[in-house]
Amino acid sequence: MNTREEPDSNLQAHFMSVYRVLRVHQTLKSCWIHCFLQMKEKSFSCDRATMQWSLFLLLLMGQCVFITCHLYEYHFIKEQMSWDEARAYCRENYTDLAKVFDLTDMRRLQDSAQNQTEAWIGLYSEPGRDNRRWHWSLPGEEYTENKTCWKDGEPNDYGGTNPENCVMIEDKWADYPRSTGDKWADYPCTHTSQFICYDETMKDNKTFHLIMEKKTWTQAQNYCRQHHTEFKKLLNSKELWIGLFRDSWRWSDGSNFSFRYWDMDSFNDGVNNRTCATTLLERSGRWSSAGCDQRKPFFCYDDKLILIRENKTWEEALNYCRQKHHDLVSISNPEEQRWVQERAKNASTPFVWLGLRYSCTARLWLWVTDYVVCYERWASGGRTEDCDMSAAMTTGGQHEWVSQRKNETFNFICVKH
Ligand SMILES: [Ca+2]
Repeated sequence: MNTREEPDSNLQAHFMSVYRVLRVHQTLKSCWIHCFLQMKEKSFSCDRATMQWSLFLLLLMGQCVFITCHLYEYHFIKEQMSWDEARAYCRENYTDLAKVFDLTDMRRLQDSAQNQTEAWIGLYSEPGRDNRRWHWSLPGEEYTENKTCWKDGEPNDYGGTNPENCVMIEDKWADYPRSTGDKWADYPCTHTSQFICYDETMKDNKTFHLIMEKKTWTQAQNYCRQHHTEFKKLLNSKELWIGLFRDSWRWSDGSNFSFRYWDMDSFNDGVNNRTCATTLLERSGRWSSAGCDQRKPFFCYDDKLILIRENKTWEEALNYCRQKHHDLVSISNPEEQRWVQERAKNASTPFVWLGLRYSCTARLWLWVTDYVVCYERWASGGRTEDCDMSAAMTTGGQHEWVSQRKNETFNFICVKH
């Protein structure tokens, strides 16, 4: 094996000292993926010296850990403004009005609030049936149109005044022998039905759960977010909600995030020009809508990622990020992967460099933050372990990682200070 000098030669001694521990753990592949140590994020600072020392200690303790440096931050602004004024303020001082990817984000947003009030977020509606878009309820799962999934004649929005914005599958045996298979049909979301939950943690490979209780689509969504349930096969069920819905709401920065957290007691979509979204902090942060001219406090977000649309080799990209910003981006969990892939979509090259390289010395993939890889998202067959390899994310498709020769030139993503 080629043992040429690593760029971070000062780290060699450090890694050689924990080398034996690393090799033991390399054999425990599942450990590297699943062993996030649950610890308070605020108990560690994110400077390199602290992180190196923490890594060293935790490896000796047999733990694989990341100390999270958030890739975005929320800021609560107490001053009361209309939604448009608030957006202008956020764009001037931060990145944009706050967007929310999932429940974890929602908790962070609430934690950044300074009082229990109603505040603007970056979600607004462009009313009109033609402006609706389909979304999967599961954060990060993108909907792509495939006519063959729909039952013949669906989606037909048959409800007249009551739009059909939620989707069921109809069991293949329900109208036997005129079977249409497990195909989709749109229904009014107020209809009640049994439903299927998807368990993203995939414990025991029980990924899909059939829930026999009948609920409206929104009640079903709440249930799935709160419960872990047992897996049952799809038998004798005539119709089932799935996590597909459409609405005319969108995020002010153009993101396609599908997360919705409506307070169904107060939210009534499309009523009285209430086309801007608020979070009701006194009601667990649930969302409602209000007239955009009302004056309210608001949340901005500050993106710590910046996509550099210049083509550079991996080393050049690393130097650029360290000189002009903070570092080349690292990814330690699925949330960060999704945040980075949102940025990668706007690249002008088929790949963007990540801060991940293969170290010949340690015979490991190492992040530029000196971490080993705990969370990984390699494309099948996309990883070649060789001395001149670094990792890049594909900017289309599933945004998986592939190894690329370091002298290739791609766009890249830096983390700001
Ligand atoms: Ca229909």
